[in-house]
Amino acid sequence: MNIAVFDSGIGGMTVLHQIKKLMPNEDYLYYADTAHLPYGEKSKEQLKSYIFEAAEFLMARDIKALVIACNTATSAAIEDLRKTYTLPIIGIEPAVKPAVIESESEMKKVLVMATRLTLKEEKYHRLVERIDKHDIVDGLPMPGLVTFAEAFNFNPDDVVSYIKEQLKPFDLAQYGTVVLGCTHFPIFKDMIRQLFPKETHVIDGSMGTAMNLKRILENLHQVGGGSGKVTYYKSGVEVSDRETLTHYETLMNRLSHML
Ligand code: DGN
Repeated sequence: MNIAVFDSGIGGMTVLHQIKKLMPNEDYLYYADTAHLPYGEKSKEQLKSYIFEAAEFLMARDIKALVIACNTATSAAIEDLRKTYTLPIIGIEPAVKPAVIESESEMKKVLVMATRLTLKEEKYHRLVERIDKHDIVDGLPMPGLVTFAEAFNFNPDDVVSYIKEQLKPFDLAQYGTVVLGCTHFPIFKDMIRQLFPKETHVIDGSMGTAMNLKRILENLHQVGGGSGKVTYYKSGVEVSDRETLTHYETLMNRLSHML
């Protein structure tokens, strides 16, 4: 049986990478809903219908767990998905809690980078309200990073100047922790990190999601049985063209050197 990993595009590969590291003896189905990208700029209702379409497709394919490797999709649909399907569904959320604990003790602030929809959603506001007692959390949408990633443009000249522009209104020395609250953003972790003071932590929730998944499958005695194979899909169609597969494999390889 497979573990399905879902995102609007290639961002979820940052999560797939961590999961594969923890659970190498599994087979994976990676589903990128590229026909409906970017998720961050759509309405919650629109997203739900895309996400359910993808979930239906994956549920018909011998899977033992579904990982929503997308913060935006998690905030828009995870509760409804769990009400609809009985198998384990694991999501990802901006890692606000560890960031606040760490930054509070250092008298610093937290900057959460995510999609516009994630930052707008009630789920995120509830999370921040519960944890951020001293009003130290700021949010920043970075839609351009999703565009660069999906175009496989990792050229620092383009990406860094975009990030710098977005960070202009912020006093970077104030931030003890930057939370990468969109799974596309860790692809650019080094470029983001170099713009902040050396002591600023840059974190994301991918390892937490991978550990959650492992714990759940262990409790169900459903670990193992695969060989690390990944089958890729784009909006319901298996990816078989050499060029796209090479892009995906190159990215997975690049992530294994940097995350
Ligand atoms: N990778 C997704 C996330 O974690 O929110 C969303 C990217 C997008 O489609 N805008």
